[in-house]
Amino acid sequence: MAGSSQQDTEVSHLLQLETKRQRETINLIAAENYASKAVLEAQGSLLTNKYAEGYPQRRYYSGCVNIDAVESLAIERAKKLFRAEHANVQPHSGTQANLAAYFALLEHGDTVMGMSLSHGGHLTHGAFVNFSGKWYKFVPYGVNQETERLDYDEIEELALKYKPRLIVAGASAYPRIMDFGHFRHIADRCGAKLMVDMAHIAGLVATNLHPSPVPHAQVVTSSTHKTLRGPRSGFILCQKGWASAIDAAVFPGTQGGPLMHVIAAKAVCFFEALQPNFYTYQRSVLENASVLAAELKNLGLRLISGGTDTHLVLVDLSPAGLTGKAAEEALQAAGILVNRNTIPFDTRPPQVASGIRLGTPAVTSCGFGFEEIKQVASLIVKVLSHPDDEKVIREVNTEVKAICQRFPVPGFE
Ligand code: DSN
Repeated sequence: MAGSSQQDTEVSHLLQLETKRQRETINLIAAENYASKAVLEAQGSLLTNKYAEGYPQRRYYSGCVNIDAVESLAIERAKKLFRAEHANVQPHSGTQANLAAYFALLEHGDTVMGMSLSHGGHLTHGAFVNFSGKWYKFVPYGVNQETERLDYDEIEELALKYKPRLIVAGASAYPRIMDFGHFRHIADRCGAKLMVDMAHIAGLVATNLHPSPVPHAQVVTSSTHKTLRGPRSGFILCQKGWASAIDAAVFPGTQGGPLMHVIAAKAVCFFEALQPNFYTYQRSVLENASVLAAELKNLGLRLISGGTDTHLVLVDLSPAGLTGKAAEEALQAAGILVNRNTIPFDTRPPQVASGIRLGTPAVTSCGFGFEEIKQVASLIVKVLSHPDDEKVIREVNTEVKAICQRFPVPGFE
């Protein structure tokens, strides 16, 4: 490149190491996925060079003719995919999407209800360390201790008692279908608005494999890189009446210049999600998760709520005498990636946690079927039964590498 006499070998070396790491590990982190080559190319494109504050045909910079077309395409595809009245594709992430949605829907200090982080909610649903917990009065709701599922009667009771201005539904570690119609009924009863953060299940919603929140919620937020398999980013859908408030809350409310290269990658992601084979992929994600849950259960592990309806499984490791941290570390040493996760009514702090969360979106993108999922389940249980045994860890790692060789990571092969 003109003007650069030297190449940055340090970053390129780290990228090579990361490529190797992704190639040689089995990724069961429920929030991760492998973006396609087309998504990666759009995200790595020269659109990163362009400033485009504003919205299509209403920019604060010249030279936006192609940028406008890209953003309009992303908006139209998002609306079509989710059958939504309005879409804003500028949020840089799911958290930015939630920040903007609250900015549009709430006043500082308002009362809001959201699922407790320790029961499966998200940081931005009122955790006290997050802006959401500091700027708004969040009343947390959770799951029933016995069923480990959302207790809609209890949520309704809380809503009638606290009269929140907004109810937030959605979760990061809840393995069951959410009844958004029921949430809307509760919101209507207490005069609240409903916002759904569908980040984890967006791919399932896009393919009708999870009921859509769009007909029920005034505002729906999401990230794009989980089940939806797009670039690392976010977007907001809303009813027409909220369109200008949401757009103003994103820009200039909470963001400056949009990341146009990422918006192009979102347009590609929405295009891919509109294709028939995306449904087949999402169905396999669900089937693989169901097989993973059944196998882990057969092999003696306790699953929160007894199983899964979605892409993820939450395992309670307390009966096995392990912490989530110890399990995550032992599995990582063997080349299997999961994350420690608190379980409902956990007595341990999140840094240690009593559970692990596992998901099938990434391995399904690699082409794993039932046979591989069963093999991985037995490797997991082998490691968890001998977390400190280096020989076992080495043996499992050899098997993990052999599976990875057969199922290369899409996107960069
Ligand atoms: N950090 C993500 C997850 O792991 O679910 C949520 O944003």
